[in-house]
Amino acid sequence: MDRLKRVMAIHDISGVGKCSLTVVLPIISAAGVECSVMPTAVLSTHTSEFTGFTFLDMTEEMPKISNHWQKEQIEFDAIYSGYLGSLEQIDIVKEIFATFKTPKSMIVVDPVLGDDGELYSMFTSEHVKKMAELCNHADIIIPNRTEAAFMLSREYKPGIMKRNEVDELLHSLAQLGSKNVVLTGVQFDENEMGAACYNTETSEIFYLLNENIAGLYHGTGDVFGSFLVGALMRERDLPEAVQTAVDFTCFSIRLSLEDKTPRRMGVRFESVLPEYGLLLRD
Ligand code: PXL
Repeated sequence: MDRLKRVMAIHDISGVGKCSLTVVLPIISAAGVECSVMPTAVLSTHTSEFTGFTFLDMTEEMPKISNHWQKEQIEFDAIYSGYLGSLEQIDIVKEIFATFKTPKSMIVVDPVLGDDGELYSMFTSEHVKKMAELCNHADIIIPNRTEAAFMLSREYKPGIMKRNEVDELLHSLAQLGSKNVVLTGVQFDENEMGAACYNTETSEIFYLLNENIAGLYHGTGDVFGSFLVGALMRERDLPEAVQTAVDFTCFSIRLSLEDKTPRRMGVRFESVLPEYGLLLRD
């Protein structure tokens, strides 16, 4: 039997609120893929709609963890970065990419910066600038529309878009230097919502949509990114992996609405994991 594919997940761990490593780990595992974790910070909760959260910065620990893994010759098929808790961490993550990248591995950067037109509370414009630079080192970036607007120094415009606006945004995001761009929060009418992906090598653009469930749902960027990375590691091509991630994120949101989960507690991704695992079965 071949060994499982292995992903290095570089995200924070927020104890309550279902985002970052508390969703990345179970979802990637459900895909049948090993998930190794490099925690960037330890928080009591995520930083949206909670006040008084605790925050332990792991910046100093990260190079030590990386050095140990290097010494142990641990190999990764993908590196998936998300919430980075300090500016210095962005430089450390660049070094981690350079150290562990192989010709076959895939680097996925979720430039976690904000949502709904606002930066998350811990971030500054310097963070935006450096995160945009990190995108230059990725094979795939997965910004939402808020992150796209901040990284391109544009005004954030929510709501329905025209196809040519989406295409222009994808082309502009590709200028940050990654080979593929996956933009989330894409909507052409009131009924549908999803993502668009652009491959700079083939120039192909795909729009992958599902039902639009109005509102803002915390942690959905990490749920989406994890479903995507899991599907990519199980050899799905980019458009198919994006459609899978859109569908399972949408199912998770629908279930949260049905059980009336308070939105700061995150979405009910647990209930869709068995079906996700079955879909990705060989
Ligand atoms: O889901 C993105 C995210 C990750 N990590 C922390 C956050 C957020 C969004 O609010 O606060 C700590």
